[in-house]
Amino acid sequence: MKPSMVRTDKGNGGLDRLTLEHASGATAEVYLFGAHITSWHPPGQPDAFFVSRQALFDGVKPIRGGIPVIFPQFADDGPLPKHGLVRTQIWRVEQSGVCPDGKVAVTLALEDNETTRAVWPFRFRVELCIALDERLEVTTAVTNRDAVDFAFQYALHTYFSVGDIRRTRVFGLQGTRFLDCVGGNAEYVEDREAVGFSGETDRVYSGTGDEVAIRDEAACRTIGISKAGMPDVVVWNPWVEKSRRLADFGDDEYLRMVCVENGCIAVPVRLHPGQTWKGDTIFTVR
Ligand code: TA6
Repeated sequence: MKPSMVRTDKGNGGLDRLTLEHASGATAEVYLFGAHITSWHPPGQPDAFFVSRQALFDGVKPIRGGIPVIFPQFADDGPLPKHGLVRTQIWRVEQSGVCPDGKVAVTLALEDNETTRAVWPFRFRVELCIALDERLEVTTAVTNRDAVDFAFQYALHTYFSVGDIRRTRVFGLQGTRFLDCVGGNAEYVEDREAVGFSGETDRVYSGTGDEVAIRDEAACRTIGISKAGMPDVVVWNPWVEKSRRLADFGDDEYLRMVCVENGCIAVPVRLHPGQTWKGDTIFTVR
């Protein structure tokens, strides 16, 4: 058995990267650019996350795949750049190593700076703790360091790798309301136990249960998302036409990915000065 450890090197595009290796055989990779997790191999498994073969690692554009961290605005829900400010910022390593409980973990942090304050005039701190054993846990803490309240949206915009999107289903959304962003933002209630894919899909489900699962029939595996403090789930696949319009995404890659994103989207989180919000996500594969 190899010992658990964190390695530091230069990844794609020469960007700073941390690799977490757990004694179970699990590994995960995270770039300081965006605190962006780009890879997670559960023990003995192929990567559970999708990264486009056309993803840019130029330190400017967000990385297409893995887990972009979305804060303080989801999509085009407000006047800020799409999906907010932190997926293109360089985060700092606060802690890294093996925890007393045997997990291998890194904590990355980002505070407001000149660039963020130029478009969002608040003082904040976001902390992302990534802990790996047989499972992958991502814990977020957002603190208001300002003298006034602010409100924000937050999401882990996770791109999962699937064998075939046409044989992939998402469970755990039945009975929840969703905005259909492909169909002019009409609102519906999900009546299906399992959400399948046969065309472009872009939906914001609000107030879901805390257990969501992706059944990937082609790869014979189920990815579990267990969440706390993050009531909403976005399900996205660009399908044929939108894939062609995305410069950093292969035309056929929609077949091998699905985004199932958990966060606080429908009702922004409001923090008083000094307050901290926390959200937790545990990914499993079986
Ligand atoms: O979360 C779904 C979504 O908002 C889609 O509408 C889609 O455009 C996607 O995010 C990707 O956004 P990006 O800015 O990374 O190209």
